[in-house]
Amino acid sequence: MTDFKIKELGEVDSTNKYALENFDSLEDGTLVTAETQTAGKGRLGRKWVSPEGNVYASYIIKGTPFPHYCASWIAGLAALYALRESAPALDVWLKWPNDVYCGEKKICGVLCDAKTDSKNQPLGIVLGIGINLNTDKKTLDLIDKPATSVYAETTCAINKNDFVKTLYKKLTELYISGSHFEIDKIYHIWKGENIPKGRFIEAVLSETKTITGILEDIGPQGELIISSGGNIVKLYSGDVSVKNITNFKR
Ligand code: BT5
Repeated sequence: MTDFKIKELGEVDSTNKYALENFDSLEDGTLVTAETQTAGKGRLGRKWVSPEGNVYASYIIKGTPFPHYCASWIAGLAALYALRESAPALDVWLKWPNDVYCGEKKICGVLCDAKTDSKNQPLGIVLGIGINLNTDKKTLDLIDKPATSVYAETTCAINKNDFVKTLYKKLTELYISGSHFEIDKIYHIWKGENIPKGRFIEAVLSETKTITGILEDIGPQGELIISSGGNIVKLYSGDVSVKNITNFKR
């Protein structure tokens, strides 16, 4: 029987913020969840829209069982597997660097925050995961980029508590596997679920800098390797869009 280390909160500002602030008292492998967030965080100061009925979760990893950049592979794959198990009809896939998409719309975002001590030494990682389960189309339309939920795709409400348990199991399996020298295996699986090689992509590097090119590969640190105008460019962070996003042959 699984021993679920899940700490359920009501309304919080952000589960990642809560997990970072209470890191010392939370056990390794705990999943902190909330009903709603008043200040859900995305990357680069962006906001995560967090109405009731969805998953807002932060998973605690203590120490440094693997490099920091591997944490988002575990979070993304766990969310992907939980969605596949709970709603098998959905066409879900990973979109570099840290999203889960359903067709052409975002259904889940991942934000990994490092926990450090006063000397900036790593103490662990908080894996933040937001998954749209039951948000209706009207609310999704208010988000500034294409977004969807399980409910919007299937018209079936999904039981959040059951889903959170599934997510917890997937996270724990991947965490254990990653801590036991299987991070290379996880990398290959994560890469296989991601944007396939040969796709034409546009990468936004900053407000003023964009590059376009062909995806040659995704490297061992999760970096995109793009051929662009005769050069090879490696991209470690950023936002990408993909042409002909559907019909990925896996
Ligand atoms: C992310 O950032 O996608 C990371 C989101 C992580 C959220 C979780 S919830 C639990 C934990 N606690 C937190 O405070 N955060 C984590 P990014 O790649 O920067 O994408 C943010 C962008 O996604 C926004 O600027 C919007 O365009 C879009 N967006 C916002 N809310 C959304 C939603 N609910 N569904 C789909 N897209 C959304």
